[in-house]
Amino acid sequence: MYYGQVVIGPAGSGKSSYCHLIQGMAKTLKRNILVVNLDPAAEQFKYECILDVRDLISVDDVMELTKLGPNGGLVYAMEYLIENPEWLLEEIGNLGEDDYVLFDCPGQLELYTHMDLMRRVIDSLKRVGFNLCSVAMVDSTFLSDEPKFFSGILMALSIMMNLELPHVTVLSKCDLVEDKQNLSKYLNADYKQKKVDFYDLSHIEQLKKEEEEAPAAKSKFELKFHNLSQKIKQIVNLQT
Ligand SMILES: Nc1nc2c(ncn2[C@@H]2O[C@H](COP(=O)(O)OP(=O)(O)OP(=O)(O)O)[C@@H](O)[C@H]2O)c(=O)[nH]1
Ligand SMILES: [Mg+2]
Repeated sequence: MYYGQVVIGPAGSGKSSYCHLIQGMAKTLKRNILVVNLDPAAEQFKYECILDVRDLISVDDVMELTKLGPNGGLVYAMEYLIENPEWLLEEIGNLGEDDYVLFDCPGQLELYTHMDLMRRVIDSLKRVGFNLCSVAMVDSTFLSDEPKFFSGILMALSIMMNLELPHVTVLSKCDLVEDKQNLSKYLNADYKQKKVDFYDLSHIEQLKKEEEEAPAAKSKFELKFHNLSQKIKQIVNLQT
């Protein structure tokens, strides 16, 4: 049995930096953490890589040969990887049982949310004995912009449902958040209760009251919109 993480998240969310930092931290602790680059469009990363999918196929080569664009090229490259699993699995088969592996994945979310390509890569890793969890990076500067934060969290939820792996959402780039007070609200959340008190929607009750007292005084859209936000908040907080 091998253990590892599939590191996923939107383009630029900090996946490769996370892999680099975790590998460095492990070295300090005298542990061996290996990193595999699974992004055929990767341009640069700082970690030491034991396996690089670009040695099998790169998006640049695909684009040149097939005249596909960058997104089509990435889908083509991932399909090629799935059709040639021995490349990945033979190398992986040489790992020591104590080795822990981070898989640095592409940032195009359609690979996780609309297509089953990453799911199929993960399934082949599971077949050779990998016990994996998903680590979804969400840029923490999203916290200061609630609609963006909702979209980031829903993206993580969608990845979690699609990959069906034990899942951790990591807030990246915390150093860039100006309002540290706001950040601590999320970091100190009551996770036992599975509740993070984000996006205060208590004013919905007030809106509803105003609507009851004077129908049509408030825009119906405003009320509906806040009700929708409330429901999304319940889903994210796993409230029933
Ligand atoms: N300030 C700050 N910058 C960060 C942090 N993590 C990543 N970055 C920067 O964000 C940019 C993108 O980081 P990457 O690690 O390449 O992100 P990625 O998710 O691998 O990006 P793609 O591979 O293109 O999808 C780089 O310029 C990093 O230096 C962080 O914690 N703080
Ligand atoms: Mg990267």
